[in-house]
Amino acid sequence: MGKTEISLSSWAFTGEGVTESRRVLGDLKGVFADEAARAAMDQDQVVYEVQMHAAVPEGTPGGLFLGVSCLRPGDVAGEYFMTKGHFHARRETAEYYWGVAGEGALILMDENGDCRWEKVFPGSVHYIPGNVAHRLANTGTETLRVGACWPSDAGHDYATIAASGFTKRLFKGPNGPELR
Ligand code: S6P
Ligand code: ZN
Repeated sequence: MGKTEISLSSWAFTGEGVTESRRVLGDLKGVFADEAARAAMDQDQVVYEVQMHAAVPEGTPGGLFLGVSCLRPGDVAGEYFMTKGHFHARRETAEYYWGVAGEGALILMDENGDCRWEKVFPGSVHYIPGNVAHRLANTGTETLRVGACWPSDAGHDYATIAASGFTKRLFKGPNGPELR
């Protein structure tokens, strides 16, 4: 593996083994409570980008991946811009997140459907245990940047969330974010 570097201020990756993916509003059909409002917005608007460094192929037992999620500010009818969210395909695998820039929320849901959220800010550290679905929301006015480290054999189960969602959603309230 050749040279890979991260910016210590933004956690942007450069160099070998770095891949990038992007989700626009058009990729997020059915993700927000108000689907008609989402469908009426600019479908090419970027909601989030993920950069990751993969030193081993996806699925390799015992390896690790390192990434950064960059989530733009915005909302769909008062529901903050957020990631799709997922359980890991290997449910028992955990993950670390840490806040790099911006203000946000890490929304967590266990397999009983119990939801809670943790405030994400520069320097915040979040341990996501196994068997817990996770998604990020941007509750601020600038891009939320969050570092992540997870097992290379964790995989992603998006289907469970696509089918039944999270039991609660994070909306802009008069006094800040409200989980409803
Ligand atoms: C991977 C890790 C993150 C997310 C990213 C995008 O296990 O949790 O890198 O992939 O925040 O979210 P999502 O739900 O679209 O994969
Ligand atoms: Zn994950």
